Amino acid sequence: MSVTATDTHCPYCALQCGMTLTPGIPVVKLEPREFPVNKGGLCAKGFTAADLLDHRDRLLTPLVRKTPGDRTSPLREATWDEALSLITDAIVNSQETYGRDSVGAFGGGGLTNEKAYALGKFVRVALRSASIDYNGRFCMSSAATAANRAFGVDRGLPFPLEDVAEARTVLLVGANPADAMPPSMQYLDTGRAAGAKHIVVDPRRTATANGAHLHLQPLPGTDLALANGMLHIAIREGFVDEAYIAERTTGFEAVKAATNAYWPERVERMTGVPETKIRETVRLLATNGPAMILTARGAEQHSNGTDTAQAWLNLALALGLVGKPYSGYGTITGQGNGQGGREHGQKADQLPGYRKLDDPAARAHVAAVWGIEEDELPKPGLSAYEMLDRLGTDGGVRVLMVLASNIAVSAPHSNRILDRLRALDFLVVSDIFLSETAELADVVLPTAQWAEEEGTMTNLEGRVLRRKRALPPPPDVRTDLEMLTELAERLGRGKFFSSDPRTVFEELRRASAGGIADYSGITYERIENEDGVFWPCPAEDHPGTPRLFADGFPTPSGRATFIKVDHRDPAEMPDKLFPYVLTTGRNMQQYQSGNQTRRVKALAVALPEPRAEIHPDLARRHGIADGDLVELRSRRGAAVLRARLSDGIRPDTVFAPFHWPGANALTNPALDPHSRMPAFKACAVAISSYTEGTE
Ligand SMILES: Nc1nc2c(c(=O)[nH]1)N[C@H]1C(S)=C(S)[C@@H](COP(=O)(O)OP(=O)(O)OC[C@H]3O[C@@H](n4cnc5c(=O)[nH]c(N)nc54)[C@H](O)[C@@H]3O)O[C@H]1N2
Ligand SMILES: Nc1nc2c(c(=O)[nH]1)N[C@H]1C(S)=C(S)[C@@H](COP(=O)(O)OP(=O)(O)OC[C@H]3O[C@@H](n4cnc5c(=O)[nH]c(N)nc54)[C@H](O)[C@@H]3O)O[C@H]1N2
Ligand code: SF4
Ligand SMILES: [Mo]
Repeated sequence: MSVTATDTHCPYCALQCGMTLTPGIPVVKLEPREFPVNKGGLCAKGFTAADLLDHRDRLLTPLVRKTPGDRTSPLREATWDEALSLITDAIVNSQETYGRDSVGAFGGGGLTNEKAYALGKFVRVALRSASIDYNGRFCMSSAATAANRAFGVDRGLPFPLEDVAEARTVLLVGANPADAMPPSMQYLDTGRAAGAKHIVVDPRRTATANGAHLHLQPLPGTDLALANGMLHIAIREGFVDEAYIAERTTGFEAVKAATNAYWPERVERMTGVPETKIRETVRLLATNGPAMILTARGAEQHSNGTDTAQAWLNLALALGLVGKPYSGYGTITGQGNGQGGREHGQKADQLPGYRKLDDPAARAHVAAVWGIEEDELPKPGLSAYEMLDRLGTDGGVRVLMVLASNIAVSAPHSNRILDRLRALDFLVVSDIFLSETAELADVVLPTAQWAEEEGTMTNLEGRVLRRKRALPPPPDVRTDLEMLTELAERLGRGKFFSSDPRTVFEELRRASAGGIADYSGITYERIENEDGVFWPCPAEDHPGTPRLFADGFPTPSGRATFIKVDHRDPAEMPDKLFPYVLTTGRNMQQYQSGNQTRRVKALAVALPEPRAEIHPDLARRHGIADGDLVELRSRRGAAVLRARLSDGIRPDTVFAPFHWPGANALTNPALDPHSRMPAFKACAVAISSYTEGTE
């Protein structure tokens, strides 16, 4: 085995920390690397990522059912030829009987740009189906929708992370980077050391909130009222930037009128946040600049998540923050390629370059790059939960391919999702390990891991970077690009596909040219030489765009748009039967559905099981002590977790991580009307102490 050190990036979150891998015997050595984002830092997940390369649970051959068609029969090893033949037959049969859209795919924001692009193209060109969406719908889609409405573009952070260190005031709404992206805290810490004021809005006193100047602790799902309340105060106190509003925006008058109803006492009643803290936050944002407002999933994963993100964005615009140095609004994207994954066409309504599938000009452009007729392109399909909710039904998807998502654990209302997955005629899952979703599949395909293939990722800043291959995959393991190309071949559409990442990237560059997310000037060499290139980058001699909006917004008028938004209660409110609010999210040591990190020994030791965070007052009322098992029940299901008592959480709220099966048995799939985001962050639950062996 070669012993060359390879500079690459972490397999997990959107920070995409730089690391160096040196293959060796018996183990691959993983070291942090000086990269502009992490500057030598890594979190516990990144440090231990190489443990999974030769993990004993690794899928090393395709698996099929012993009795074909019977998913209760055990999985057995199979050749690629056998597995791909089964898949091809299932696709062809289903499309002949039920139509093209009966075969679909579910993708992930962990896929490289090349793979996300190839998957979107595979569904439209090889399957000619409308049925594709991905897990990013469950992630930052609300903030993305809000940013598109206001700015005409959705790039999570419109500035490099290093700008955060220069801001004098930072408002973090529903974001817990101390746990979700630990190396990013160096920028917040630098700011804090220089006297910057940080305000954290979170129903829990998180590690991020601990070091902040102020912690606002709203009832989950009330952020919109809080943001409108802040704008109300900003208007009354004369803090809004009239000149900026006049020059650079439209629509302020309607928003201004709508905020009349959000007087401070009312907002305090709605949110539970004291008026004094609301006023102090507004004063800091308006007078202690430069200031920025950053949202993450706590604000966004609600049935009104888009309007909530919009409300924070309205506030940033009214204070004149957007497009000025070290200030503005941004959303903290989550998955490794959460940003690139939403730009290249694995979304139901989207074509590469962040183009719209229902836009005739976009269709014509992409069809020409792909070498097909425009009318061969399908129409937009259903969003993630809507597609999953109809699996196996008349008119729904009957043959599903899942790449890079563990929906059996991570989708909302998981009991329903499990039912629907079981109702499929045929399920194919490509993964590294036998996930809870793969356990239900007819065919499981083993795929290469991050360090075993080439590709590009776009991090939370919009910086396109290279994940380089440090070692080859195990002998019978293929990359997703190889798998998709081979399947396309068997479907008679092979000539449209390539399994070579560089070739795919070159095509992606052409397909994205002229689009909002324009990668046409980005090359593998530039990425390497420049420590990543920020899109849009429309030409090879274009420097890329680290900072957006300095001169204007990519809207037809060149101005940003205010949008009037009103508070709505969460789709499900506490009542007599289910008296508390459940919110869900992350722990530092585990990643997402846990299919990777639950297998890393050091992480499993650090955090072996899920803990429900409960306030001591609430625990006492139900006779629960720290470490006891508790049962949480919602209208949709139940979960048993061990209690962690904490006076840092509101007494009316329970927090549960979703890194294990359980939390999503409870969550509410009520969808945001604009982004189709489910209400992961607020549903109604009952709680009781649980004794093992009882029902
Ligand atoms: N360790 C770890 N890191 C990760 C991940 C992981 O799984 N594990 N996943 C990555 C991904 S994909 C993502 S999307 C990011 C997510 O990163 P974050 O959004 O920072 O993480 P979450 O824990 O989902 O939610 C953040 C906070 O929102 C709070 N919250 C809950 N409800 C509300 C509410 O109604 N209003 C407000 N204001 N706050 C609320 C929660 O208490 C929580 O502390 O993390 C990325 N990094
Ligand atoms: N209750 C609740 N639920 C949530 C959330 C929440 O806050 N609360 N957050 C939501 C959010 S923000 C997100 S992003 C989702 C994430 O949830 P999932 O979409 O389930 O994310 P992962 O667990 O990362 O699943 C990725 C899977 O792909 C595999 N994999 C990794 N790399 C590759 C690859 O290159 N190819 C293939 N084929 N497979 C690969 C991994 O082993 C893993 O099984 O969960 C959502 N669900
Ligand atoms: S912060 Fe994210 S990218 Fe960095 S090491 Fe941890 S998981 Fe990996
Ligand atoms: Mo996410």
